[in-house]
Amino acid sequence: MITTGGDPASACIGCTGDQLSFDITFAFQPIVDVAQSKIESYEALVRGPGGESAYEILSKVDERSRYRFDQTCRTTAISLAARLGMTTKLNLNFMPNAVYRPELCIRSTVTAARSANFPVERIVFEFLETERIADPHHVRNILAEYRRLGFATAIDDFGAGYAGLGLLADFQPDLIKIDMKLVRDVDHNRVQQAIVGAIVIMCRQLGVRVVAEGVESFGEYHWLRERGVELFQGYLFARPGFESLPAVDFKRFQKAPAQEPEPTPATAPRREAGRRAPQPHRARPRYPTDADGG
Ligand SMILES: [Ca+2]
Repeated sequence: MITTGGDPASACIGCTGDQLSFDITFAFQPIVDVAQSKIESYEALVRGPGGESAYEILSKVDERSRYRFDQTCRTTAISLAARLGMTTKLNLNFMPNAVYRPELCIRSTVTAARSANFPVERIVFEFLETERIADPHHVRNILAEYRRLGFATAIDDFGAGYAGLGLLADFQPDLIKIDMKLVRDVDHNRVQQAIVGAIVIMCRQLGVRVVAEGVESFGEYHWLRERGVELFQGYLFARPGFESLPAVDFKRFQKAPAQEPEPTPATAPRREAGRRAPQPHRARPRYPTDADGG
């Protein structure tokens, strides 16, 4: 476990309060790129030192400690990721309301990345859309500042919360993570299919990559894959690993070589923003382990 705390000299004014009164550590869950059969990133998920859940930890955070908590999460996750030898990207969740002034609040993150020798270009900030935002311009400013500094940005739990389309109209992140409530049983629900399908098309036109999160069944996976989704996260691929980097068995998600169709939106090189991708192959792609179920 890594002890909590940060470098007071690099903290912004919102972080000048007490140290956290509890310790935190992280579990890591892969985000996979099935088109390239590789792990694109690991999302850092906060845990207690004894494996306590994110809910348990977050329930200890109050208005007074949220700045310090947010900063400590970033620095601790980066240090642990570096110690585990992570060579992929690292996704960090951040609380927009816990950022006081973006240019100052980011400093300890940059310092932590430098001291851990973890390139900032490999850090993705997931902005939690479910948090009600007092000032949407504040969020846009944060995202713009993070991008200027070389970080990638993502809208988390898209479709579940408050900001959604309004934020997207203002700022186009690198990634959108479709909320698991929209993903769950999408292969059986026509309403979800209409919504998710529209999100995928919209993001393609905006040049924003889509991550389907909370994928738990091959039915959900196939439906999304056939719409051109390449990035996935969920128990179907790997559960979060406590202070570890879980591997993914990509053979379960590869098409049988004999069935390999012409390039589809899912397998073709990334499309350019604003250009409609070619229509998917009509035949349902076959994967060797369809029978595995969820
Ligand atoms: Ca997240």
